Formats: sequence, C-alpha cells, structure tokens
Amino acid sequence: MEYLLIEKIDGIGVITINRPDVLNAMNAGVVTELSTAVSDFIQDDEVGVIILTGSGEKAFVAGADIKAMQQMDSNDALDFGKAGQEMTLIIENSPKPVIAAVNGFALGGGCEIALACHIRIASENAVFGQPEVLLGIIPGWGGTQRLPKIVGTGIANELIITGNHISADEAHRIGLVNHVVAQDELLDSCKEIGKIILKNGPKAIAISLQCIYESFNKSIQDGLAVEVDAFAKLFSTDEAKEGMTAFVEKRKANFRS
Ligand code: CO8
Repeated sequence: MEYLLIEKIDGIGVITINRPDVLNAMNAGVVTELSTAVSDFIQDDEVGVIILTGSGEKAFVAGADIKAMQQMDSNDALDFGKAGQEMTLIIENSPKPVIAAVNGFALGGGCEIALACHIRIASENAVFGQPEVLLGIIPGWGGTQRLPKIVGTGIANELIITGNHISADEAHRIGLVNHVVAQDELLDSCKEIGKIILKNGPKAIAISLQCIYESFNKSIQDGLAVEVDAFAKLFSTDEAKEGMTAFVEKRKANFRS
C-alpha cells in the first residue's frame, strides 16, 4: 500500500492513513486503498476489531485532497464522491467493529470517515468540522446523512452550514465522540476497548451492529421485528451455546479458539 500503514496485533487490525505532509488528505488512491484494507481485515480470521487512525500528531484526516478536487469537473466529482461513499459503507457495514482513533484534525471527508466508524475516540487536540461550504461545496461522503443521525438535525445543520470547527470536548458534549483521552493514550485506549469487544461472541457483535444500522429508519415495530428475528436465530449458533453454558458452568466463555 502506498498511502496506508497496516498492522495486526493480538486480534486487532490497525490502519494508519499516511500522508502527513498534507495532513492525511484523501485523494482517489487513498480512498481505493482504504476500501481494500478494511475489506481485507473483514476477510481476515485473525482480526476481530479494526482501528482507523492518521499518521503524525496533527491530523486524523484533514479532508478530501483539495488540490486534487480543484482539477475535477462534475463527472470526476461524481466518481470521487461515489468511491468515497462506497468506502464509508464498507466501514459502516463491517461485521467487525471499526474504531476511529481521531488524533487531530477530522475535517470534511475526515469527519465523514469517523462518522462511518462504529465508535469514535478522540485525543484532546482533535478538531472536528464539515468546512465544505467554505470551499463552495457540500459534504459528499455521508456528512449530510450520518451527522444528523448522530448529533441531531439542529446541531448538524449548524456545523454544516457554518463550517465551524469544534474541539474534542465540544464533540464529546454533543455525542459525536465516545471518549476524549490524552494523545499519547489514544491508541492504547482504542486497543483496550478492542480487547473487551474481542472477548465477546463475534456473531453476536456483528448481528448487534446489523440490527442497529438496519433499523435506524424503520418504525419501532419493524425494528423490533428485525431484532427479535436475529435474537432467535442466534440461539442455533455454537456461540450462544458456549456463552450461556459458560455462564451456567461459572467459567469464561471461549468464543474465538
Ligand atoms: N487537501 C489538500 N491539502 C491539504 C488539506 C486538504 N484537505 N488540508 C491540509 N493540506 C495541506 C496544506 O495545503 C499544507 O500543504 P503545504 O505545506 O504544501 O502548503 C499542509 O497540508 C499543512 O497544512 P496547513 O499549512 O494549512 O496547516 P495549518 O495547521 O495551518 O492548518 C488546517 C490546518 C486547518 C487543517 C488547514 O490545513 C485546512 O483548513 N485544511 C483544509 C480542511 C478542509 O477544508 N477540509 C475539507 C475538504 S473538502 C472534503 O473533505 C469533501 C469530502 C467529500 C468529497 C466528495 C467528493 C466529491
């Protein structure tokens, strides 16, 4: 990979977007590589949790590459927009939880990548924003869709039409990030959460995420129907037998051996 660093440690796959000279801005090559890297970890039996971060201490991702976009016409922008949206869907639909370790600027497309992740942890110096309107464009990788679902329409409206940056603490206050930690503890904090997740049943994790995302826009009745169907199906898995038997036998469940 030209733009990514890839690492596997104890069941956790770490993807680092590595263009520090341009604050990890995303050109078409980075989009393709990130889609491939997440897909590869989804297929990899040795990986149960994925962490996504940026290289250096300044940026997670400062957005789509503005110098590359400056050269684009509407057709190019459609292709670039669709490729980026597909990348966010690969992340969001991953059956293995994807944790965003936001280590600095998460602006524009960078914020949108974080929005597609299942859990967002920020370092104290992280900065979030959707500043596309300052460039005369709008978010194109899901910002208008996912941000209101996470923080509510009023706050999303303000962030998107002012283009204002917000601090990690403000992002935490509005529910955009789960936790804020010191920068030098960021990756370890994400790994700690990953280790907790790895103790749990992989099918139960995947199906939980599927129920949450599939039901988001359904009525409560339709959402409950999706949930109860998935709940019942899990009872025929070895995983559910092992989990409940382990509890009854007063031992720890072993899901991944
Ligand atoms: N694209 C390209 N280069 C960038 C980007 C970017 N998004 N962000 C920073 N860089 C480059 C700078 O040009 C600079 O390069 P150089 O040293 O060659 O001049 C280098 O990174 C360092 O940046 P700064 O000197 O500007 O660093 P500062 O600390 O002064 O400022 C900021 C940091 C505030 C992050 C500032 O760089 C900035 O505002 N960057 C742009 C942020 C932005 O607007 N992001 C949104 C982009 S639009 C987008 O993401 C749309 C996503 C959907 C795409 C849909 C496709 C159709």
